[in-house]
Amino acid sequence: MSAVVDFPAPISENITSPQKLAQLKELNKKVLWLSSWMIHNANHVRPARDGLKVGGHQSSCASVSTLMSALYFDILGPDDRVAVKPHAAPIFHAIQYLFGNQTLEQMQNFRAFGGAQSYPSRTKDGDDVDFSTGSVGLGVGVTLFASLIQDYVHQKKFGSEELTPSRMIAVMGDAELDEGNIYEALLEGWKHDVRNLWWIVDYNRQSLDGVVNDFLFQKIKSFFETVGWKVVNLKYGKLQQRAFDGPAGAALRRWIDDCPNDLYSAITFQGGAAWRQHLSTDLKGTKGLKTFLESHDDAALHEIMTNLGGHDMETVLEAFREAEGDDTPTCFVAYTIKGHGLPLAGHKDNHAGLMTPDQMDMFKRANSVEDGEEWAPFSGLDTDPDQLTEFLKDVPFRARPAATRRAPVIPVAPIDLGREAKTSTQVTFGKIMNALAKRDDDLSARIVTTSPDVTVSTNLSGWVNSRGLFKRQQHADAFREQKVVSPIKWEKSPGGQHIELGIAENNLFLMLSAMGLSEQLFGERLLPVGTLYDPFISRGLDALNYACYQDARFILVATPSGITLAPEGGAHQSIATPLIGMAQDGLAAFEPAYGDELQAIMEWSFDYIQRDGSGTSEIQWLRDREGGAVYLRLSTRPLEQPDRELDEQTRQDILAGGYWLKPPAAGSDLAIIYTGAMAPEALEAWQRLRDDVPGVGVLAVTSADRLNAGWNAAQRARQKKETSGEGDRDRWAVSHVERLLSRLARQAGLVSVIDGHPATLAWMGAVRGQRMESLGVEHFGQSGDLNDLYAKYRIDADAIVDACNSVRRDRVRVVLKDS
Ligand SMILES: Cc1ncc(C[n+]2csc(CCOP(=O)(O)OP(=O)(O)O)c2C)c(N)n1
Ligand SMILES: [Mg+2]
Repeated sequence: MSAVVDFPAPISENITSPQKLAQLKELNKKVLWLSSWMIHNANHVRPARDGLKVGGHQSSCASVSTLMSALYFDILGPDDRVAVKPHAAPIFHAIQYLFGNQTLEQMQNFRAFGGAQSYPSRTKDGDDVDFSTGSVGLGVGVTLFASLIQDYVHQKKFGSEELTPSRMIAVMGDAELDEGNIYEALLEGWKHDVRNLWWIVDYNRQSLDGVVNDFLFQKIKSFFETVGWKVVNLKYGKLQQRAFDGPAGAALRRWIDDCPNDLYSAITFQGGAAWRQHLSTDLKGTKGLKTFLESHDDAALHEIMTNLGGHDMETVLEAFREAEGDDTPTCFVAYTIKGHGLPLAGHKDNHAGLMTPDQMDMFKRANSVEDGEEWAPFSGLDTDPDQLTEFLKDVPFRARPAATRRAPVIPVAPIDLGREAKTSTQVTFGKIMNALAKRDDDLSARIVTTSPDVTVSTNLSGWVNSRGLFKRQQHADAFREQKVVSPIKWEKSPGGQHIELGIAENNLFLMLSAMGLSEQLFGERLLPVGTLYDPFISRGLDALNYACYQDARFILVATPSGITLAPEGGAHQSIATPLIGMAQDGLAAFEPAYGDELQAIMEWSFDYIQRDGSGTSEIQWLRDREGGAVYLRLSTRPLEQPDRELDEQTRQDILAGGYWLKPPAAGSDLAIIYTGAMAPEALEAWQRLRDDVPGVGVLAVTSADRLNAGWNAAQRARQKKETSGEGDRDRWAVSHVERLLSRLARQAGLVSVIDGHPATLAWMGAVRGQRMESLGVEHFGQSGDLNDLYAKYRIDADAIVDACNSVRRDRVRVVLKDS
């Protein structure tokens, strides 16, 4: 191991009593056993049905068990929140099991249907996971944003109580530091002066494929210190520190420091005799070495040489305790060995390695666990089980608020918006936010907005002008003070309701995750609205997926979108996002054309993001009872607005995904289906076709996602012929899209058009088996005006008319053939 810059914290007075230390070590021993056993049980004991390997990560667990045990059994306060590195899920479940928060059945069903999840999951695990993890780096990043949101919530003083901040903690793998999102988050945290954050690096110097660079720890130190963090190295355990006090101590320490990571790992795997051989050769002639080696047998020597800081309960507790009381963000570099205490220890291929049944047998004996006692919480321990039970009762972590804690639902009063003759959805969005900013109700108080450096260009500036930017300390707007004229106020204060972000889109989605979990994490509901340019959703897509996987609630407003962003060119024109909106679970996607549609959708969205499964659902077959996050794909293209007051039915149809803008004649042969900014082209084609096909209709699709989801759900219900409380309801399930299309003739032709990938709407032809031709953008756009681009990519009125004629010809052929 290469030399450390930092020396570990000095050996201080034992701040933990020997009895408590012994109990913590015992619990840690049990946690390691249970985690190993639950993985072994899943792979070797539980009957396999499909021939697939089940997997699990015994070595990743072993590496972090002391750190986790120290946290959960001693250090964590009731409101501290932890992101546990994905591969340590069994350690987390084992700890919760000992607390009585995890069932035996779930432990036994680890990685099986209905059992404990492979990686900690907020939504699928039953033992109160704080942050889901799995895609490395994201769980780490989200703790930083959670800490910022904790500050936000505290400073807003929503409740009457004075709140004391808790720690947001990530227990992370060292390879997670390779993920760029970590550094994007660090920089953002620095800008916002993040506090109360601990990142504990399980520095086992191994990733999945191999051993990490010898000098990584130096880089970690400089990265973190650059952005104002404290870095604490936990390199040597107490046994090592004591050995360093002996006559050969200085040489021994130098040898450890100089030993390359891969060699250290290899000798660890080989064990005591190998340590002896290397030390005898390399330190030959060192005074006191002979005595040191002779006074320890192989097992004792191995124990000392592998007694790294991260495996030594006392060292870990000291380091954590010493960091308490200071809210400076702190990175602990805890030296560990992957597979510590297991026969897999140190082997470079141990990431997915599992103990064999023989090895497990030996491990069981070493843990004094009797056959049949594998799951017993305290079997084989030296401490009296009653004492441990008593100990566990008093652990501070136990006092955490119930996972089911809910905050009151914020009512959504209608948004007051004047009518415009011509406007775009992006402008309307700004106006809606402006109208909300002027209100003095709970809804506008709970809204929090954020944007990655596109606040102004996504039309949030009106809102920000009224509500201000959030910063923990008051910060005047220098331009305003200097009387430089600008329509945009940029004053920052604890009362502000917009959190400014740098350009990194990953940060936007992690921020939305944290904002959208505020209710569960901090007991205070926020209504987050985040804006970005639609094409850059792809930049942060994994983080968006991560936010949805955690069931974080927010409204994502993506604008501008598509080739309608004409002069801006192909690099900014999104194509695939409508499909992302459809395919992303937990995200209801809308793409309205008109201002009144957007208004209805936003009113609905503020309510939808608050739902939790307990209310009633007004629309069948969708997840409207459970709620979710919302994605609005908007446009800068000004459109003539329909002169109308939305009636209740149309409003409901807009929310269900579509309505007839121009109703077809009953049994009509042809319909044009459009989404969003393509409304004028659809209407122009409709005008042109009306003479030929008098009954032609125009179907406005406001949400291909919800139309499609409703159709799938209704089909499933019919397939399963479930009987519900309402008798045969499911047997006769009819989705909204089926109802809409039933106005047309069975053999009608459909033509769809969207400024996005045509597959977004193409499935509609399958709903009733109608002929369909779908227009949309499949290839990268380029600069141009709308006329040129719509013509080039064939989404203009000419293309729609061509497609209508083509589908009609085809339809006639089919009719003739059938007859
Ligand atoms: C984004 C992402 N890429 C790849 C993986 C696959 N993967 C799982 S663990 C791992 C290496 C983890 O190493 P480290 O973080 O050091 O964990 P530990 O050594 O503690 O197991 C990789 C590449 C993943 N889970 N997430
Ligand atoms: Mg590692």
